[in-house]
Amino acid sequence: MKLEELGYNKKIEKYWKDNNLSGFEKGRVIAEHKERYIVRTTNAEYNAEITGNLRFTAKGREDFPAVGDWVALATYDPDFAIIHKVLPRSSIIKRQAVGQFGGVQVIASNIDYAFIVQAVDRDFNINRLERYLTICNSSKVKPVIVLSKADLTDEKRIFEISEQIKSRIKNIPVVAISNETLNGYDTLKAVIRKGKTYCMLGSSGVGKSTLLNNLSGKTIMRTDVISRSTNKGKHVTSHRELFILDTGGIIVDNPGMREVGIADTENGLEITFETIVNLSRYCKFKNCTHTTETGCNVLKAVENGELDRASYGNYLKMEKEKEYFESTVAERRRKEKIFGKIIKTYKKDINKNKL
Ligand SMILES: Nc1nc2c(ncn2[C@@H]2O[C@H](COP(=O)(O)OP(=O)(O)OP(=O)(O)O)[C@@H](O)[C@H]2O)c(=O)[nH]1
Ligand SMILES: [Mg+2]
Ligand SMILES: [Zn+2]
Repeated sequence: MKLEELGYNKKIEKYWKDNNLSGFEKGRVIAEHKERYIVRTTNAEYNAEITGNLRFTAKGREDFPAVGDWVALATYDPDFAIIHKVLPRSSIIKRQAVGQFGGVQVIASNIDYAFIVQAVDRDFNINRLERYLTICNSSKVKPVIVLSKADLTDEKRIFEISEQIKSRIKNIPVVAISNETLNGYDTLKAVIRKGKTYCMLGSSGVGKSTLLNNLSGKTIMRTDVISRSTNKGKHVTSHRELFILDTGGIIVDNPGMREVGIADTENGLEITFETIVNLSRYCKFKNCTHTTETGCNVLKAVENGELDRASYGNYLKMEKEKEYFESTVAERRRKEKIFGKIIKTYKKDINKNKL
C-alpha cells in the first residue's frame, strides 16, 4: 500500500523532514485498546505502545495517540512497535465525555469529512444534528449530513425532513440513503475521494457500520439490532477503527453516541449559529445574553419569526454547556498550577537539603 492511500500528505512530509524523523517508520493509528494501539504502515500492521517519555509528558488525554494519528514508529519484531512521536493533527474530533468532570474524549484525528448519520425513523432529531455540527465546526472537519434508512419512509417524509434541516442549517450537504436498497449511494460515493479521511458520527443503530460494509464490499464490521429493552446502553460497534477502502478513501467507524456533549473552545458554536451571531451585532448591549435584555436583536428575530425558536433554544442550551465546560477547564488549570507550584517548592527544598 502507498503512503498516500493511508492519507499521507505534504504537510506530514514536511514535518517529518523538519523534525529529523527519518530514522523512524511512518504509521497511522487504526485502532486503540486501552493505551495499546494498532498502527498501519505501508506494508504491515503493528501492535504498538508509547514510549515512557510520551506517557510522562502527556498533560491530558489529547496528548495520547488517537485513531487517525500519524506517528513515528520504531519497529521491533514483525508485530511489535513503539510510538515515539504523535505528529501534529490537522483536525481532532472530541466531545465532552458523559459524567466526567472536565473529561474530554478524543474521537478521531486528521479527519477531513464527518458523515453525521441520522436515521429517518425514530432517530431523527434536529437539535442533536446541530450538536454534531458544532463538534465538526470546532474540529475543522467538514460535515455531510447522511439520512439513513430512507427505505423505512416515503419520499414525502424525506422531503419534509430535508426542508426542516435547510430551514435551520445552511450550506451543508444532505444525502438521503438506504443501506437496504443502496439508494443515494452514488451521491455519497461522489464525496469520497482517495487519500481523504472520513468519520462516521451518530447514534447507535443508525446504520454506520452497515454503510461502511457496503462501501467496502466486505463485512468488516459486525452490524446488528440491539433490543432496546434487554440490552440497554450496549452498542454493536464497541471501539473505533480506521479502514482503508479498496476504492480509495479512509473511513473511521465509531460506536454510537448516546450523548453529544459540547467541549467547544474553538468557535464551533459561532460557526453553527452564524445567523444568531450576525443578529447579535445589533443588540443594544455588547454583553447581551439574548435572554431578557431590552433591545436584544436576537429576541426580536425570534418574536417576529425570522429566527427559528427551537434553534434559538438549542443555541442557548449549548452555550450554557460550553460556558460550564470552559469554567471546569479553567478550574482544572488553576488546580494544576497550584500543584505545579507545590512540586517546584518541594524540589527546591530537596535541592537545599531542607527535606
Ligand atoms: N431498513 C434499514 N435497516 C438498516 C439500514 N441501515 C442499517 N440497518 C439495520 O440497522 C441495524 C443497525 O445497523 P448498524 O450498521 O449495526 O448500526 P450502527 O450505526 O453501526 O450501530 P452502532 O455500532 O451500535 O453504533 C442493523 O440491523 C442493520 O441491518 C437501512 O438503511 N435500512
Ligand atoms: Mg456500528
Ligand atoms: Zn441580544
